[in-house]
Amino acid sequence: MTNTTELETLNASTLSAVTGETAKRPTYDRDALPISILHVGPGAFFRAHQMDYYDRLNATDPQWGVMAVALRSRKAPDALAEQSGLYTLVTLDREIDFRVIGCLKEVCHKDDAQALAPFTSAELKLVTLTITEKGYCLKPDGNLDEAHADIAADLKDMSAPLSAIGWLVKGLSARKDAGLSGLTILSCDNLPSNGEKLESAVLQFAGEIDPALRRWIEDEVSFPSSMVDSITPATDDALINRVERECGYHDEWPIQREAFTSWVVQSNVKPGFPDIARVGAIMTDDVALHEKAKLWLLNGPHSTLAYLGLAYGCKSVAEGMTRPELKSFLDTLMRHEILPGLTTPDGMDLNVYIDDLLDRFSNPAIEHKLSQIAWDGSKKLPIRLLETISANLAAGRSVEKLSFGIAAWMRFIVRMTRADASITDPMASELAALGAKAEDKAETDVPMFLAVYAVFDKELTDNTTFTGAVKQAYSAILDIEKTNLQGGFGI
Ligand code: CS2
Repeated sequence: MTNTTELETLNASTLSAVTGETAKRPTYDRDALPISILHVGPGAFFRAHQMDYYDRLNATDPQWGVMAVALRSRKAPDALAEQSGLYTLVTLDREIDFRVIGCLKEVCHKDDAQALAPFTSAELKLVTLTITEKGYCLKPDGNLDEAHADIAADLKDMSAPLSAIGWLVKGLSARKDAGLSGLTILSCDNLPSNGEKLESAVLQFAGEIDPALRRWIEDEVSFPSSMVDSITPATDDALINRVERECGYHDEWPIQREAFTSWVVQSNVKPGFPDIARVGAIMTDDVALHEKAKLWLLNGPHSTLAYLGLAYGCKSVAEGMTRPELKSFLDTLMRHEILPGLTTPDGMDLNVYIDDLLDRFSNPAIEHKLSQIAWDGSKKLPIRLLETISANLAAGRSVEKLSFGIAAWMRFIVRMTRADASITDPMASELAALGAKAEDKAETDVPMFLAVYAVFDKELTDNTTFTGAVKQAYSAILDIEKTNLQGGFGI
């Protein structure tokens, strides 16, 4: 057994030597690829999802080199720079597959000199983003929040933008000044109408600093919406060790995901957009139906299982699905409370989609931590559960099971606060303050959380059917905690 200290690290000079039979190598000449795609937010999902499509497309159409730009931490740029941008995509399902992704040519930080360079190159055809829901700096109504600290600072000083929106506008301004044509900017985040929301935010920001730039963006840049899907747990030591054991080299930042992947993109892309349909993406005009079905049927139950599963003492999605009461709860939630509010996208059968989702959630090869899915609830719940709840209330449909996701999130905040654990959420301090005041009584705790109007709109919190359902669920979850946590925090 080779010990870690002797293992070569994956990089351009060791690539041909280190990857033996186990890990597939790129079949194209990566050095010859132009940087035609710029990505903002080189997190796990981007490297597991979009990069898989680009890597497979390069096998027959080798013109898609990618540069990724980190907005916050330098951890990804530093780790991947050491590996010449190379990393291992590990697909964990009924089959296990190891593949070295070769078309990530450069990873840098937004403040690095070269970060904006692709904007002034005619080779750049596409900009994509995975910056999570909170990265768009939107208000609950979906418009740009100009009071957001990063946006306010960028509107004052564009020398080193803090926000993704400010950074994009700076890049587009340089492209316009270079006399180059427009391009496509594609959001790949779990936001309904993500393209429209991104376009609106960019135009609003640009209009504040340079109306002529705003007009150029309106004329030259396309912002299609897209739906993205592949369950991608965060990288952990177990994965790093697995790559060393099974592939025989060290990879500081491999990526793991399920076999299933889906990418549905609105057709209004600019000329030069990569032909990702050739490798399984769907180009369509009714992306909104696919987006809504995925957000409501996958992400809503995912967040519900995260918070409710933690109250049962579970740690992962797959473990939660081994609990018959949780699996049955999710099945009923999806088929009886969520499905009725959806329009079926062309070519889909939503009951089969639900069967597939429950199967995907049960994948024993994936250790998808509930505590990871529990991040950023104040941003996720409005688009994953509250929209569904409002639609059901308006249509006279039940919200009994949907309300469990809301109540379980409240209980999660209370337990995290009592455990003195750090809450990953843009509203962490406000939520922790509420968690500290909780009395473990539905009658007082629920109204206290529902008064967070950055999450719950007033019309909803005035609806006694909804507030009653959340209180009932909250009391039920108190009992679930007593039975399953034995005094532990379940976080
Ligand atoms: C998950 C999503 O962490 C989360 O919030 O619900 O990342 C989910 O795994 C993806 O949307 C699946 O496509």
